[in-house]
Amino acid sequence: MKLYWGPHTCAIGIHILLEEIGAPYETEQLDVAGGATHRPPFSGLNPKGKVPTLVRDDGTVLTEFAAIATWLARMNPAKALLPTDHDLEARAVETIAYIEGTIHGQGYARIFNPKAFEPQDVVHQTIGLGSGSVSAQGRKMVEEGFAILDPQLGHHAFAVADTFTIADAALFYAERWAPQHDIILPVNIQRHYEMMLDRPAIRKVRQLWGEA
Ligand SMILES: N[C@@H](CCC(=O)N[C@@H](CS)C(=O)NCC(=O)O)C(=O)O
Repeated sequence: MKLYWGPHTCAIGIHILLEEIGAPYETEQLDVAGGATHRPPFSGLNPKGKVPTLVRDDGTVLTEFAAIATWLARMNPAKALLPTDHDLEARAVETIAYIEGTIHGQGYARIFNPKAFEPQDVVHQTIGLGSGSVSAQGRKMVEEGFAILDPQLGHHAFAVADTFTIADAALFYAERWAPQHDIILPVNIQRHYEMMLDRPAIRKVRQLWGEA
């Protein structure tokens, strides 16, 4: 297996899962900020131009955090990274979908790349967004997203259960961006973030990524 990743990206969540599993894997670092994911040879591998991207041992390519995480969990059932209980499994999928789609895809995306969201015409520039810039709007979305997830972290130590699951890997990648943008995490999410920072697999990956 080979994971394609880039500094500061959500691919860290998949790298953490690979470490939690403990099976052999390779990685390749890309200059994501410099646009390497949109150029050959990577663009031939994943035309979406995104990391995480996983090339499996049979040569097939898997994209999208949720799909890669689910596949890794199902291929390594002994690691219990995705609950077999149907309700808890649904909660894990629900949490990952919200992190990927709303907190990351809507909120952080506006902070990271406001130009992609800037209205193009005068009408929208004057009345479309109300007060505040696109990045301020993104920040509000991220804060609201964490506030919505916070209560579930009050019910158990990890994101959806009393053990680490793929939802924790997703939550960690989103939490990790917060201090970089002066976003204050709500109390239960902050506790979770600190707990994640102490986890051996996460310590190791952060060292490999030059973050610790
Ligand atoms: N929906 C994708 C989103 C992945 C994504 O947005 N990756 C970012 C890094 S966090 C990326 O590769 N961006 C490069 C670009 O858009 O140029 C997933 O869940 O895997």
